[in-house]
Amino acid sequence: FFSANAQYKPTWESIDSRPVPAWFEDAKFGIFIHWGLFSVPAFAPTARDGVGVYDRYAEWYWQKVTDPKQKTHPLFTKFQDRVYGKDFKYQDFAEDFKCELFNPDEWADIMKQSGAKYVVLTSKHHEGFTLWPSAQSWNWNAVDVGPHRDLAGDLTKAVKDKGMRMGFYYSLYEWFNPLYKSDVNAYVDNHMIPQMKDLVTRYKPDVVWTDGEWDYPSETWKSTEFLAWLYNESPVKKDVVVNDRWGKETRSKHGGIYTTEYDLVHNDNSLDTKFTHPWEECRGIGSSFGYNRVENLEDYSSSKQLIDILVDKVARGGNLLLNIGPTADGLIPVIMQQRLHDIGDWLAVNGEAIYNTRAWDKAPKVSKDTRVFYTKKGNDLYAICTEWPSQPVAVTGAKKLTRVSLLGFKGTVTTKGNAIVPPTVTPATMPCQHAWVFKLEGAL
Ligand code: FUL
Repeated sequence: FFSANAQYKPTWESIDSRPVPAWFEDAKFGIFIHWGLFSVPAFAPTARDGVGVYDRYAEWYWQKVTDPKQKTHPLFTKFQDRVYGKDFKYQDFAEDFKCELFNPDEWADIMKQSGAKYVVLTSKHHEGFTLWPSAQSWNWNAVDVGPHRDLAGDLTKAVKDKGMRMGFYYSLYEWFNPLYKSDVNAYVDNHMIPQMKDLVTRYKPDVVWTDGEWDYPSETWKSTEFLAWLYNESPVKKDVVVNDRWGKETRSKHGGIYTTEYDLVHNDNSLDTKFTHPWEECRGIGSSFGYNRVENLEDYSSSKQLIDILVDKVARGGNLLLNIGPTADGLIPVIMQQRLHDIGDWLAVNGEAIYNTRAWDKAPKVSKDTRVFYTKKGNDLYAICTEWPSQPVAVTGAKKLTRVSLLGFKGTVTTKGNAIVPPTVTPATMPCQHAWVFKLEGAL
């Protein structure tokens, strides 16, 4: 029942008319966390096996090991049979999902130091196992089995205590839920919608990041009804941000922010497209979301690559939701910690050019060869150089350059016409390691 004077009606026209809360576009950088029973086997093929992007996702383990139609099925089965034996069931992984070293405050410290402003945790991935004590997921949640702990609740508290925003990933579909397979409408009414409302009222998340929507149109999922409730009545109606994964027809069309994934999914995510709608790229530090023990160093992006990705997305008006895959014992792999640490060090010097900025509409088109990216805030423009410029950097489309500085550098920066002359730096005066930001005050 929807009252006639409710602000939002359960139609896409009405739902889409709600502006994305500004905090999201100001935040720019968030941490995605994929954690669940798939973190126990923590296995998927990698680039070395010559498989594509989606085939490297370790969180798909159960589906890949079960479905003979999957291209990588033989690789998963071979691993499963060798390591766990033929009689082993996926459900048996629950026992080994102990999270015995999980320290939510330490996780929150690591994420806070990285400069991330928000966190999005898998409350339930496609396997259907919930990280909170969901009544609908009886005996298939982290309190009833496995760690016997409200992982979602404990992390939410730690993240919010550190002043970051907290959100949840939630998969609409569940691969092997008998109710989903036999009667999707009953599943939606008696399982999915109650779970989502429970999650929202219990933990008051700032982000509801749905996924697994592709089997059915949004009508089947009752997405607009849920969103009308979320926007009109829920405790987070003011600040909550949602994405575009609400039904097979909704990506890049309906909901809140548009999503890309390893630069895929978003139909228009060609490098030269200027996005006019708030959007967010998600990807792992390696090539999987769930932890994959088989990944080597070459599967991981370097800190420089990750900083360049952040700069590229922000300069094109997007956010970066960078994923970490914790282990079944509850730790963030050290290599991932190291990458987050470097990003945090970089943002500590250069965050001014990232947070609260917007894309500059007069920036030259971004291409694969772009080494100077632009963001703006008020009348100020930021030129972010992903390589140290060996030549003056010509800025076209701005006012005459007057006050120019290099973030984190104490010396002066001169100009020649409308070009920035890179100052002479020494190892001791170099402000940071990876990308350098010239602030052009009053250039707009
Ligand atoms: C995809 C899922 O299927 C992946 O496992 C992952 O969660 C990614 C963020 O979204 O569509």
